[in-house]
Amino acid sequence: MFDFLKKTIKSWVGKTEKPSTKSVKKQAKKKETTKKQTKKTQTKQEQQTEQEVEAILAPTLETKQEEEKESFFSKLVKKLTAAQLSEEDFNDAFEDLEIILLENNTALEAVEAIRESLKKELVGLNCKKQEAPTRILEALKSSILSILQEPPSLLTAIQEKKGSPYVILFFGINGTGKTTSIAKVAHYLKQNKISCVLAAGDTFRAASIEQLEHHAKALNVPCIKGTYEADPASIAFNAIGYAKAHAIQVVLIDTAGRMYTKTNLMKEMEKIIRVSKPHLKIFVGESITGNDALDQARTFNETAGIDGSILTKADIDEKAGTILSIAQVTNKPIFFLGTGQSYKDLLPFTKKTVLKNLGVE
Ligand SMILES: Nc1nc2c(ncn2[C@@H]2O[C@H](COP(=O)(O)OP(=O)(O)O)[C@@H](O)[C@H]2O)c(=O)[nH]1
Ligand SMILES: [Mg+2]
Repeated sequence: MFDFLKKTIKSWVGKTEKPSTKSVKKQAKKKETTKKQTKKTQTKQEQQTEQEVEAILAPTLETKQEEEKESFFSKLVKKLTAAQLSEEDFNDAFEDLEIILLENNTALEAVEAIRESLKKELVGLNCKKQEAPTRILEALKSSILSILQEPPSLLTAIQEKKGSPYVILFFGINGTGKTTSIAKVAHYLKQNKISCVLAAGDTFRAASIEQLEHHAKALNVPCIKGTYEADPASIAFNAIGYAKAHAIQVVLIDTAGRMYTKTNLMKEMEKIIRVSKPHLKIFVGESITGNDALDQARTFNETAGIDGSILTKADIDEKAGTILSIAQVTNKPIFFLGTGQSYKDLLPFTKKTVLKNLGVE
């Protein structure tokens, strides 16, 4: 997760690390002695030519060094320590980070949010050379944290819910990993000694009921189903009834992968929500599809009102900008990341895990 940012930070810090003064002096001394030694063996004529050549080459060498692209980090370190950082200098330096973020699937809105937050912390700042790297990394850290919502503890919310089951509804488009994520959540709950029942609310797609039943068997949890084409709202209703009758703590409702553009499917969704009154509506999206996932999250949030997301397939691609973008656009927490195909591949997503992954904690 966020490997691109971690790598970027590492490269920044590595590049600005100056060699110790000791080694610089040592190198300079070495150069000086070799120069003296060569000079001894050179004739006056040769020395003159050498000086002329150096004079011609010098400006070219200087421009070459200037042309080497400076990073957001090194530019800022330089400016921050020279004077108060101006907005212009900040914008100039930010371009480098902006490209890195965009290249890694971060949506423009999220890039802008990071820019604004960083700008607030850094413009007008003037600090000592040794402090600059930490100040910049701290600012970056808080700008990323500012677009992420800390998810409430799911386990606590479930444990505190007494009397009736805690209902979680999952939705998203086909193939994003809803059914797999439900099985992973069931496994996670079981590990935390919380009982659950699965509701096979995808009565639309061939083999979807069997797929959920297969997981239920493997996890040894009950699964409530109907026939294909049955009303998913009634299946959700039956599953909640079953949970009440058997003192089961959580109901996990699977739904058909609906296109967020299809009005009737969205209407059906509204009915499931009305009937099951979920405590948590989870959008399941792929963390790898960039703008598509972002559009889905935005539309589902506007039409159904999501309480948070599970972003799957984080193991496939390290371009984790989609995660930042969905968090920013929905302004809702990300509860878990799916990180593989087995039940244990579900990573609780907290601000702390993000910082650990960035290596700037
Ligand atoms: N690599 C990887 N594959 C996943 C993950 N989550 C789901 N999948 C795979 O994505 C495919 C579609 O998943 P499924 O749960 O059927 O999606 P649904 O149509 O939304 O219910 C399956 O092949 C899953 O094994 C994940 O986190 N990582
Ligand atoms: Mg499914």
